[in-house]
Amino acid sequence: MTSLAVDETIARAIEVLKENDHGAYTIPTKGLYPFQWNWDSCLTALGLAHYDEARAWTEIETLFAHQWPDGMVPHIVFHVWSDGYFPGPEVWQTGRPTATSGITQPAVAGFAVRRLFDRAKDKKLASERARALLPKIDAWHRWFYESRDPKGVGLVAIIHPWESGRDNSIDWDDAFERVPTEGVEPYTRRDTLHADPAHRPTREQYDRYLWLVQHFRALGWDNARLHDASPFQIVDPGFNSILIRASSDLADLAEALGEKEIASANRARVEKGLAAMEQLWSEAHGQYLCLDRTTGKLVDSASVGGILPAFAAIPAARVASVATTVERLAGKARFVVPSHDPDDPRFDAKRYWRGPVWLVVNYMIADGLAAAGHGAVARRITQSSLDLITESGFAEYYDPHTGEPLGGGRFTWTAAMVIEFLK
Ligand code: 9YW
Repeated sequence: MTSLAVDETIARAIEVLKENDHGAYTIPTKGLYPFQWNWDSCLTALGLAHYDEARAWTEIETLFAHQWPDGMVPHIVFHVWSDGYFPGPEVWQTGRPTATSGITQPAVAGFAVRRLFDRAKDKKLASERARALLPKIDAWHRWFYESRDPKGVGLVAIIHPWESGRDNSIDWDDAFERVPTEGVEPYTRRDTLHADPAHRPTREQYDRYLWLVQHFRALGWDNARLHDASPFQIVDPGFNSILIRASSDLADLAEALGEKEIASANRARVEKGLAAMEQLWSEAHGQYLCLDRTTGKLVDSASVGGILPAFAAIPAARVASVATTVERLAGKARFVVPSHDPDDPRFDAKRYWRGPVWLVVNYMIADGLAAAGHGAVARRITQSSLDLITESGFAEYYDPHTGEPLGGGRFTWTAAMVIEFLK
């Protein structure tokens, strides 16, 4: 891109962020997602910081203002009423002062806050705001290992596909067979009004998503009980490596701010987590796989969740294999990184997390690969991401073969990642 094109693209991305800005938080996109989503906000803050550092800190602070007393940070905060999205607060019934969902999302906050802090032009502002967020993020990390790793193996399980952020990934198909659908209350989906139903999860998947919500609701959203009571317990390598990276970043930040206890608690989580990640490695696939905790077996599904661990400090040999896998995928799809291996017969180029490319995932993988010395592969991912927005605009996700824009349009975190790629 010429420097003029770069400036124009950044200006267009900032327009998207401003359009979706509700003052103290940003919605993912108008229509489809009218509330605050957890990992969207944390990654969006990185884009916001390029033109308004104080506003970037506020984005994350607003999310953490709705942290639960047990430490969990919910995946959605329903700040204002809207009937545009299902399931809304009347389904979740979590009883929070401001309505929230009852499950969580990938723990990118620790990573985002450290990055905001390191890059801050206003160091005084950054120290104050980071210092206040530090114990809250630490409490969230503690919550993860206490509630979602009850046996202390060093890896946490998700208990609902929505927690992974990769809602309808092929990774969950087998485990989902064990989630019943009997007794699901009648409902009307809203997502299919805003996006093509062929590009969204199926009705059957929605039934199971809702069965789990109703099941957890009947247990009073008591996190001391939910993990063991869930028929769906998956150890997702992507989810865990984001938590490990965030723990490492939080430890660095805590050290910089003289918070020794937070630093050492998070270092210990990183060390144990990285050692345990080895159980998820698949030599045959050249990437990590999910572990189904209820059966004790690895899930034979080569999704981008097993490539995302490049974002954490995995061993050099592992990251080299993951880089080779990305190169192999680049030989099969015009745009990388597809959310599933196109060689798998279950791959679907247009259906949400079963094939399409997502720029947030690209950003994290490229960041990790570049840090580990795989600059050429990282640049390939960045170039694909920029080609996609040049051809197809700031979409929610893209067909890896054609580049067709899919899902919601004018998407906040896509725009934020573009600013990150270009700055
Ligand atoms: C839903 C907001 C969210 C993301 C998730 C993505 C999707 C919401 O949108 O989930 O209702 O399915 O899968 O990662 O946070 O952008």
